[in-house]
Amino acid sequence: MTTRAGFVALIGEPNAGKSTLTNLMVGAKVSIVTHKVQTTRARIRGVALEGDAQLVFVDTPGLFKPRRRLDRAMVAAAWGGAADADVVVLMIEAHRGVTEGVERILEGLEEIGQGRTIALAINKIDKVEAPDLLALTKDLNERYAFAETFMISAERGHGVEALRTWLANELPEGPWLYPEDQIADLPMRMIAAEMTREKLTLRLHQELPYQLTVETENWEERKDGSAKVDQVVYVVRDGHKGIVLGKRGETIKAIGQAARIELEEFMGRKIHLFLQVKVRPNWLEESERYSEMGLDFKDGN
Ligand SMILES: Nc1nc2c(ncn2[C@@H]2O[C@H](COP(=O)(O)OP(=O)(O)OP(=O)(O)O)[C@@H](O)[C@H]2O)c(=O)[nH]1
Ligand SMILES: [Mg+2]
Repeated sequence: MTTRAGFVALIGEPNAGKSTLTNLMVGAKVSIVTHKVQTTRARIRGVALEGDAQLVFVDTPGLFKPRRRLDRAMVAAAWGGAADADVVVLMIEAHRGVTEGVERILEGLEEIGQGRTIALAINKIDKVEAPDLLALTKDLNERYAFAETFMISAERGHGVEALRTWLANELPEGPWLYPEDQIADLPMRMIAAEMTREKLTLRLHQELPYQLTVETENWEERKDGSAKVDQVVYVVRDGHKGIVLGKRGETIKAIGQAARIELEEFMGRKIHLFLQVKVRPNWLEESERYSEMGLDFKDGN
């Protein structure tokens, strides 16, 4: 029996649905999803099986015009993910079409696409009519020579089987890269921190989600099978701390509860989650924060 295995990088503008598709392919939530842009900050690998093939999906941060150091490190991580992959899937939002951001990505593909298979996945087809979709497909294929085009809805699962089957056949022959039962390769403390960051992002508004980070400081296994998890939320200002805590600590309590429930579901056991909010005005310029996120500090310059 010949097996196949390789890396499939999902790239695209923020909000394109990369993390949604990763989770769908893996069959478990390995990457956080929100309706807001720039949710994913680092490369998240999720493993899926298709026949004799092991597909390692690499979810990447959205590609956009970076302003801050963190933005630059995120964009570098996304392009790096594409450069390391066997196959790259560019995800486009059907209803937004060829934006300026998409044009910039297509330019970037000229370089990364050398000697590498690049496919196009037009996502969120549930939001458009068929004729518009065909026009968009034609337009994009005139701009770049994609190996194949897929029309999908990552949220509803439409068209995803065809994409998975095609990807499996594109991967090189070789032994599997991860044990059969492994679905992600992020350490548990990072997955847990991401879950909390997702709940923070969903509940907080405007710039705040972009100016905080979450780290798991301590993970203690208990004799009764549960675990005690201590996390820190770093914010840049006193005012932010007040907002995150909320009146009588109600906001942080609700966030902690939502994160704990998800973590317990993922782990299949009881978790005691403790959140602490700390003001750290300079965290966006600290290399340690980047390594905790799985980002390269120097990429952010
Ligand atoms: N209608 C519709 N919404 C979708 C679809 N796929 C994803 N979404 C939604 O689009 C939003 C963004 O999804 P994500 O998976 O977080 O997007 P992303 O590309 O990972 O975004 P970043 O991490 O910010 O780069 C979420 O609200 C998803 O529920 C789809 O097929 N149809
Ligand atoms: Mg994402």
